[in-house]
Amino acid sequence: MLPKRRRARARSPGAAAACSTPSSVLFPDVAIYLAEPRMGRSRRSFLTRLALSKGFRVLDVYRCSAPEGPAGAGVASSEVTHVVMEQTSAEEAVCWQEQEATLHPGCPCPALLDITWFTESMAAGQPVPVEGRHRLEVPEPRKRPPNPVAPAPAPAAAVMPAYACQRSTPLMHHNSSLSEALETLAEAAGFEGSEGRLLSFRRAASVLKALPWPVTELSQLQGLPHFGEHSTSVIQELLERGVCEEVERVRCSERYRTMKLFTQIFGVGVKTANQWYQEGLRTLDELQEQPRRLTRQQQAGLQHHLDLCTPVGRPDAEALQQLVEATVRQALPGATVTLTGGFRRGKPQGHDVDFLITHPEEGREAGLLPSVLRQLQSQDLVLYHQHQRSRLGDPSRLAQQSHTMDAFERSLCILRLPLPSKGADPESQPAWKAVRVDLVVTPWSQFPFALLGWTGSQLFERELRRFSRKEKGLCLNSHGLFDPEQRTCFHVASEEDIFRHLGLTYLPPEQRNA
Ligand code: DCP
Ligand code: MG
Repeated sequence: MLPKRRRARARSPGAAAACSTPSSVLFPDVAIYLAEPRMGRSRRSFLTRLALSKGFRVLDVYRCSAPEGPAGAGVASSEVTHVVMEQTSAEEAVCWQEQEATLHPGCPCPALLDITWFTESMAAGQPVPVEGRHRLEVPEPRKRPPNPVAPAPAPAAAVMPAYACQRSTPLMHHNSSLSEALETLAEAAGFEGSEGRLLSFRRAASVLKALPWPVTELSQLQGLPHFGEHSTSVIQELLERGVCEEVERVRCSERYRTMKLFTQIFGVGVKTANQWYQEGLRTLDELQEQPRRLTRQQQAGLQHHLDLCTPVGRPDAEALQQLVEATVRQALPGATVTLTGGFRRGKPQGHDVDFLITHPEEGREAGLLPSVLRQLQSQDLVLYHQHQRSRLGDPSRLAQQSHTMDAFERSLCILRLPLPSKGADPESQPAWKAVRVDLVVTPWSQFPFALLGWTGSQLFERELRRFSRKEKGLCLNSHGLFDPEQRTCFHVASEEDIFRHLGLTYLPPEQRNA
């Protein structure tokens, strides 16, 4: 017999219908439950909205409705017909179902399905028949007996995929201090030109960001990809002592601090920073004293350094979007401006603001950027800009290029962002601030690739390209996806299409914070 409160709740029609219903239900016999463990809340709500838009019912809770008739006399029933899980092994799925079964005894168990059933159904616009390959099933002899007192399974290690593009990485995660330590070592390795070590530390840091639980014991790292001896020993020291001597030494070192200071200047990469360091330069003042050795871009970077090394907030990015959008639309009606980079991944701050500009009629975008810049200049909003002409040519040749920099027309700018006056004494506040803005123009047909390539994170992009090359034999960049064997390019209409061609589960931008 259920306790009184639960009985009342279970019997109320509202409880039985704890469900998101589309405006018109097209498939009344199907009720999906999206199980959250690996999915994450934002991914789950995205998938829910997608299913609703296609006429599917999605239940918000997975539990039985009350038995019919006198309490306990009837058969308990669950309305859920399809439980969908993502990045979950069959073992884990069965474990989850066993736990649910102890909470709701007597409930029939609906099919446990991998996300592939869901995505195929959404693509088909109707529920596709459930096939063996969709089912999360453990072969009989390996099935565990239900045992509610058994220790919880070792979390996630066994199911953490090796490539960052195969797993969700939210912005907020459970292991910030550990991942930041590894990222410091990655950055320091990058300053020494040690690309291999940079990648090793960055990949290990990224695995920590994807874990749905905090690491508190070293044994929890067992089986996780990309944890070599060095990264493991750093984590061990952090867990045991709270600090890692190597990380602290790096953070305090003159080399790291100077390289960080110099590479933060707009237009300065590791090579230049290193050259200056070797020449004995250590401060911005020392650089300013030798202006002849700086490029025009670096001079502008130094001139506005204080503003440029202050993070740009989301309100500033949105104000800039309005400004750029108005200018672009005036120059070419119908053109679109998309905020991309870190802000598209949900970051509240960034070091710059990245925009992609395109027009649905391919070819109309040509010549747009110079006229947008003229417009902005006439409003005295351009503090610096460097125009790079498009190097677009044969799309299949572009798609084969493996280096990171794309060939789109772009303008790397420092814009003057007017600030709203606040408080009683407007005199004491600056009227504007300098912000780094990238304006990139793409032809419409390449837009989904450009959007995917410019959304980042940088490691996510690297991993996506590596996955395409190593696992699929395909060449991916911001222009296209190319099959070198067939010598063909894939035509796509959206980022989702690209994930599908690569056989990857779609990850929304906010889960690409690898
Ligand atoms: N990008 C890339 N490889 C690079 C540089 C950039 O793939 N070497 C892609 C991924 C980035 C995006 O372009 O996320 C934008 O570049 P940013 O340097 O502006 O990176 P973010 O916008 O992610 O960071 P921030 O928030 O600091 O601006
Ligand atoms: Mg950016």
